[in-house]
Amino acid sequence: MNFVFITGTAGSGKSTLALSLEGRLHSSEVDVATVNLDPGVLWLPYTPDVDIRDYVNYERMIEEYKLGPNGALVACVDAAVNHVDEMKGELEKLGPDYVLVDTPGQMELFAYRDSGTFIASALSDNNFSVLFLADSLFLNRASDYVAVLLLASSINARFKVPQINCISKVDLLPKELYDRGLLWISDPELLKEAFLAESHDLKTEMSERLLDMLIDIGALGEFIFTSSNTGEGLDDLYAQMQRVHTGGEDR
Ligand SMILES: Nc1nc2c(ncn2[C@@H]2O[C@H](COP(=O)(O)OP(=O)(O)OP(=O)(O)O)[C@@H](O)[C@H]2O)c(=O)[nH]1
Ligand SMILES: [Mg+2]
Repeated sequence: MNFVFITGTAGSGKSTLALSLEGRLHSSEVDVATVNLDPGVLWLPYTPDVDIRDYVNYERMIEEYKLGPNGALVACVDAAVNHVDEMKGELEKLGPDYVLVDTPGQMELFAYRDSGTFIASALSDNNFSVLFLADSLFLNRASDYVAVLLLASSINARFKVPQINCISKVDLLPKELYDRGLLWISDPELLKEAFLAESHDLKTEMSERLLDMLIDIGALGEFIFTSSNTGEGLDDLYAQMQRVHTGGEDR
């Protein structure tokens, strides 16, 4: 079982991508299971095969421990650590080729807490990659996109596993921003130029240096343009998943 943990900015389309990617894998006759790790979600676009809500109760966490909404989410994910073996058992019964894991909207909950990394390692026996999804809104300004690159790098530093970066909802991008975004991705110097043109003061200097460093070490990598609405980019995304997990074609 190859695990892909879908992380990303709040509302970027992680859960919707779990559905559209599941469909894309099915169309290649690849067995796929989905896991919901968001304890607080009320509605999901897909039907999860394994659901953290079967093991921890968000509402009860709030009532019993008098926690706020985020504190209760944290407590739920911490408590879920004790149920990893049961979730793993459910998945082993299904035995899919790929497991798509949808993570909570509050990215820090999963990505920056030890319980998140523990769940990822234990559930997958350390056979997992991270899919980082950022909303196409972040292509409106160079400084927004630079912030996304720093965020993607911080996720990479946290998990230290192969990472596939994607921009979501590209169907919403006007052509001009779409084309400019592709240029920024293929030529980081153009991105830097645009970033510095927005403003150039002491505050931008730190980001500029970080950006230079990322360019120098070749850490910017690729961002795949995707849309769950039109299916754009899902072939590329699946190809990357195969490269990461099987070194080529699945079958
Ligand atoms: N136009 C467009 N809308 C999308 C796309 N993907 C998701 N959306 C919409 O974006 C909104 C958020 O989608 P979700 O899949 O719930 O996003 P999420 O990242 O799981 O959200 P949280 O878990 O709350 O962080 C919904 O209204 C989706 O219908 C897309 O490719 N194109
Ligand atoms: Mg979601």
